[in-house]
Amino acid sequence: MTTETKALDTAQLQALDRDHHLHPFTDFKQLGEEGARVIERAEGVYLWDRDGNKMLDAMAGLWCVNVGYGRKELADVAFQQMQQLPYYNAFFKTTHEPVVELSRLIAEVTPEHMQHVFFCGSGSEANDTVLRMVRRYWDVKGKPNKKTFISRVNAYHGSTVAGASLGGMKYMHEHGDLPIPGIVHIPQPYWYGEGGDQTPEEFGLQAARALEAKILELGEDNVGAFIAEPIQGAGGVIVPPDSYWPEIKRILDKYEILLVVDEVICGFGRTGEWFGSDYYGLKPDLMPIAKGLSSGYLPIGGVVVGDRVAKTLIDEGGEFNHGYTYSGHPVAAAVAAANIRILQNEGLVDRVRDETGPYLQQRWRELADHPLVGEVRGVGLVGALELTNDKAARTRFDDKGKAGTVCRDFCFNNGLIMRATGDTMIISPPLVISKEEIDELIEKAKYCLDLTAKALGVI
Ligand code: PXG
Repeated sequence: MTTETKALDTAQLQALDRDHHLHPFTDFKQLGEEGARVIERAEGVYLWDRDGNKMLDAMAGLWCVNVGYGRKELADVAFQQMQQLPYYNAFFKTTHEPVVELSRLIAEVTPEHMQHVFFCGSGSEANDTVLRMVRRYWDVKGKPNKKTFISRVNAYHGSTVAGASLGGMKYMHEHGDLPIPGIVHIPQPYWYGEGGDQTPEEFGLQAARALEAKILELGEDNVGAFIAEPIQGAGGVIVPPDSYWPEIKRILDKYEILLVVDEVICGFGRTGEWFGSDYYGLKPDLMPIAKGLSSGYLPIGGVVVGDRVAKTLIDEGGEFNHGYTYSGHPVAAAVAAANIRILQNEGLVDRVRDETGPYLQQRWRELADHPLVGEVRGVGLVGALELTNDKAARTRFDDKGKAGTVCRDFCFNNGLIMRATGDTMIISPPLVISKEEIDELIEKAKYCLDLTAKALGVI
């Protein structure tokens, strides 16, 4: 920011923003008319906008600020690394200490059979890497037909061409003629929205068996990998029924197909375990990571590679023709390593598992009594509320997304950042949130649900 820009008032900044800045996932014209909210600073779990309004950030930015805002030690690490070696690449048989240390730390915290990592700049780039790495693996194995990825409707795997194609968001596919060939989608395990008269357990089995049906339809010899988030995040915090993952595991054990577990949101403690794969007892071949890897302090992502793929690529693969200028960027790597050490030294993941996670889930479930709330779900420090106009019938408002938007706006205006995905309200607060701050989150959420119910004429 130039000194001149710093001196501008909020309205002037908003005008410049409108004139020059195209925002992600945004109706440019509409935002230009409304003016963007200008965020100025942050500390712990709180944000302040430029007009001095304080907000509890129950989304940890965009599911990423796991160690909370205001960590001076991360700023110091970046400052020091920038002076010593601000940039060098890892292409031409070179390396540097920060990327070595980060690779070692990642191998330490990820499941035992995962000892290697390929770096990139984001979760989307991680999934582009996944696409090329899986196909390369099968080429090297002499099975070049095993190209097809099976993913799920309403999955989120990023916004690049491969990421958005692997994702199952129809409204994203519509922009850019996606998905690209070789990617198919099966139904998601979303019982509240799609389970009909079945019990959650029956529905979970049915959703998992769609994988086997798809493998048989395509032929095992044509399928390279199944990709899934342990808990779908952007799709609305869809916690699968308990029957789902065991059945998926049973199916994957039967066929020679790689498992890609997208840990971009669940990774680094969100569920109370280091990875969603630990929470569900999964054995991934590849794990895309980003977000909590650096707690969002600098952009960095990666693909953690299990032994079966790593061994083949190392021993038999020759050169892998893939990489980014910023693969293993020294400053991002140093900050990510320091971030992982904070998670370790402060015992934040165990604290989510043993203390704050159970407390949040207990208090979050109190909201189930609210007339507007049809279902409450969550694990560790991630949660969702389904807004409904009829609790018993699980019906939704006709004007889809309106209730969610109304509720989200009330939250924003009352000092709480809670996201809406359609009519599903979602939270994913920093892992450092205290019990008192959880109480504040719940009180504010209750108050805003009341305001929403009144505004919609439900109470
Ligand atoms: N995988 C998953 C599971 C994600 O949640 C990505 C990959 C892509 O990461 P990058 O770093 O390229 O954004 C994500 C990102 C939302 C929202 O509205 C969620 C994400 C990104 C943007 C918005 O909830 N998740």
